[in-house]
Amino acid sequence: MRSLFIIALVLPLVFGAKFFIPNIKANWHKAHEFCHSLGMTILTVETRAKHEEVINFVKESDDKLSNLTRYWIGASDLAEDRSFTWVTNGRMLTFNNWARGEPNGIDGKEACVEMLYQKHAKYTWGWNDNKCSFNTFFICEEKASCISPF
Ligand SMILES: [Ca+2]
Repeated sequence: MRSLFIIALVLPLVFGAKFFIPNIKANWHKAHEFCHSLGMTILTVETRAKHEEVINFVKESDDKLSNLTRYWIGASDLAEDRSFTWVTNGRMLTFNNWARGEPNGIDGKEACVEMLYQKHAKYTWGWNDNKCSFNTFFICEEKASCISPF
């Protein structure tokens, strides 16, 4: 009975996620605002399964995919240096997919998280902390898919 309850809670999270990649580049703050203006949120990725789901979505929908593709996601350590949290719910990262050597917080100026795909390099959808002012594409999602049980 308990497992049925858990499945009922989790299934909508797995199958209900709807992602959207606006065809504009923005810095991390503007990306966050833009998703909000659409009635969505910037992407939160709290499980390996969701990360795989997002990658599949990007691969299927991305006409920008080239030698280097990068998307802002909704994590940063703006509130406390070296302590990354999700902007949508304030929670610490319990799952991550940092690329090798990341987050490296170069010059103490990298506080916002992107996921990168770069052919012939270390980035195969690994995560990187980058300067929040950097302009790139970003991933929004429906608000409901961010809600998960504690
Ligand atoms: Ca970095």
